[in-house]
Amino acid sequence: MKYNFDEIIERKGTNAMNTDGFREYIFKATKDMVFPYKDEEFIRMWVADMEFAAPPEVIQAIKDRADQRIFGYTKVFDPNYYHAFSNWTKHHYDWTFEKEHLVFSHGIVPALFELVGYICKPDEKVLIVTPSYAYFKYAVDFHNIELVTSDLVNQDGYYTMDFDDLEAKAKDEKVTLCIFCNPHNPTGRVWTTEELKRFGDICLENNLTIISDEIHCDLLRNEMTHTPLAKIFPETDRIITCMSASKTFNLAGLMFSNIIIPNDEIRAVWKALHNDTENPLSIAATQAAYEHGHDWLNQLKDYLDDNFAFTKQYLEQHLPEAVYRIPEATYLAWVNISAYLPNEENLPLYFANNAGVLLEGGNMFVSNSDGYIRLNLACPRSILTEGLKRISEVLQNVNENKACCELQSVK
Ligand code: LCS
Repeated sequence: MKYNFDEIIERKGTNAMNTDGFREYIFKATKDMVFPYKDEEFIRMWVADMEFAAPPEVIQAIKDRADQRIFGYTKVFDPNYYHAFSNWTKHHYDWTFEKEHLVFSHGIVPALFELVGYICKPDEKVLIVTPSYAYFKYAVDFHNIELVTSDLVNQDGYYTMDFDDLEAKAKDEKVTLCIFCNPHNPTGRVWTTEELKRFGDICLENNLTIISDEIHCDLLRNEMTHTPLAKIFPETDRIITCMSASKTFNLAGLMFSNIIIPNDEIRAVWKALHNDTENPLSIAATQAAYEHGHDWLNQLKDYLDDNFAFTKQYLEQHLPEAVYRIPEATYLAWVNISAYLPNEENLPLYFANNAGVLLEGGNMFVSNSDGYIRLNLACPRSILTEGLKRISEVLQNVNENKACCELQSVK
């Protein structure tokens, strides 16, 4: 079956964050905030969900479950869920895990909030690398725990970990947990096995627990492969792996994720304190995605690869001073535009006001991200083209105005 990723689907009226939540999320504003564009005129390239329909096989599974008509309290009892998910991890990453280690959460973000509280004592600290998905910080802040950051090293848009710095920070006895993003949002790095080994060795030798957030692990460019961090360290029980079908199949609103906790003590605390009932539609959808989603995902990845190649070509032609590499993973382009706009500019506000594009700016990724914009490329090519056109035109104008001012001051 050929799936259609060119279709434009109206999301207005569906309570979508993407269409209706941007004032609050990006601008911390109320619905009264006004822009020179009507809401429906914006090109939306911000929150990390997709403009594509979920696989029809998944939608059918939701309908089939709905046809059973009773939606009472539900948990995952059927072993077929474990089989579907562990077959998926075996097939895609040549890795599996014990059934008893698998627990569920209404999203990976809620799991992070809980796990930080279960793992850390009040005077302990949590390590992350930056730039970072901001909820890693929020989960730590929520517990009034100190956050320690290690900046990634950026060479022409290619990010690597600063292992000496990480090691120095991990050696602090108060640092007991690291929240790690594999593959990495927002830089799109797929860490190599050598990088994962070195990173894991540093953390484990210094007695840190690691939460490896692998939510983006299915959304890799075609030539890349994902390695779960836990696969490299089969002998430890200190790595918690978070995975879900939500990014992969555009099911974030169903709020169902897999949390693999091999450590008996942490899992016992989780089981004692976690509200462990689930949404029956979400279980049905997720199981169907793992059982029947392979072809859809392959076609999605081809479409995304083309969107990234198209973006590269477009930016090279129209914004040659932007620093952009096709990311190894995610559907998010991370573009340095500091050659065009001063770092102090509020970039999301600038593009919303001047280009009619909703995007996320470096200011939203904790630190070490000045001058960057993040563009969500999981949209039909026609929307992407319009978004890139608007962004390029507005930045070209900035440059022309700059050149014009310089010329006038010379005169
Ligand atoms: N972890 C990472 C690394 C993410 O990028 C996201 C979503 C989540 C967790 C959310 O997990 P959930 O609670 O939905 O299971 N990332 C988003 C982003 O970068 N912008 O919008 C959402």
